[in-house]
Amino acid sequence: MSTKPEVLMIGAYPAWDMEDLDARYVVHKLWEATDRDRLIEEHRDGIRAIATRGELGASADLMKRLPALEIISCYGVGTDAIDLVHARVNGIRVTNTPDVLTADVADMAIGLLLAVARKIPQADRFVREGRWTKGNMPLVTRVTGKSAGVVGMGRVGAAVAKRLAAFDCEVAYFDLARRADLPYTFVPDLVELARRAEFLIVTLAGGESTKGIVNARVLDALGPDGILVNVSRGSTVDETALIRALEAKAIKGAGLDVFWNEPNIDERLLPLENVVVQPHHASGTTETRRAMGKLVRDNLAAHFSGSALITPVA
Ligand code: 8YV
Repeated sequence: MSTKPEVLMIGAYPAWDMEDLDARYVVHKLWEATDRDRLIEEHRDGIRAIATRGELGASADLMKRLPALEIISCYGVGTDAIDLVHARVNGIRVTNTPDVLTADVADMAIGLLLAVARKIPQADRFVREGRWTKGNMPLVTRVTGKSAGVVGMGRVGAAVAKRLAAFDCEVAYFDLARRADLPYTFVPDLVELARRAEFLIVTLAGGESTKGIVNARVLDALGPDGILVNVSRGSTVDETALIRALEAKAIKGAGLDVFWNEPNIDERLLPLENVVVQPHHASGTTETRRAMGKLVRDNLAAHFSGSALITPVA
C-alpha cells in the first residue's frame, strides 16, 4: 500500500504541477471521473488534502464527506467558493496564492480598460476586415487623466490604483475603511464613487458581503460616459442590471474577466459591441501560474512535513 498522502483535485493544473503532484501524492482527479460521487465515496477515508482552484472552491458538503481531510490548498487568491467557516470549525487548514498574481490581475484591469475605451478589439477587426482602406476608424475615448474609481482597495486594488496614477488618472476608491497608507481619495459610498468616476474598476473579494454590490444604482451613477471593468468575481456585479445598462447604452462599456456563470456566460453579452470579454484569465500568464502552482505545492508539502504553512488563509 502506498504511504503517499491522498489528495483530491477538483480541477486540473498545468502539466508542470500535475507531474510534481502525481510524484508526491496519490492524486484523485475529480474532473476526470465519470462518476464523481463514487470516486469520493471510494476514497473518503484516505483523502487528507483537497487541491482546488479559486473559481471551483470546496463546499461544506464536500468537506463533510471527507472525514480525514486536513487541508485545502487553493490555486487562486479568492477563497469565496470555499466554505471557510466550515473549514475553521472543523480544523481544516486552508491556503491560497496571494501576492504572486497581483500584478497580472492589475495589468489585465488596465488592459481591459484600454481595450474598451480605445476600442482595441474593434480597431483590430477594422484593419483585418479591410475597412481602413475605405476610411478612418471612428474616434474613441481617452484614458489618461480621467477620474477613476477602484472598488475594493486590497492588494489588487492598490496595484490597479498605482497603474491608474501612472496614467495621470485621479484615483478614488470604495472599501469598508480608509487605507491611511495610500494617497488616493476614500469614498465610503459606492454610488457616490460611481458618480465621480468615469472608470469603475472592481477588484473586491467575492462572497456574500459583496454579492451584487455593483447594482443598477451604481451603474446609473456611472452613467453614459462611464466604463466598468471587473477582474474580481462575477458575483460582485448584478449581471442582469449590467446587461440592461449595456444594451441601453446607459454606460459606455464594460471590460469583463469574470461572470455569473463561467464558462457558459450569458449569451446576451456576446453581440454587444461595447463589451470586451476575457475567459477569467487575469492571472493566466505562464509566469504567474508557475508561481501559483508552486505555492499550492509548497503549502501542501509544508503541511505534510509539519512545517509552517506559507500562505495560510486567516
Ligand atoms: C484564477 C482566481 O483564475 O485568484 C483567483 O481567485 O480566480 C484566479 O487567479 C483561478 O483560481 C485559476 O483557476
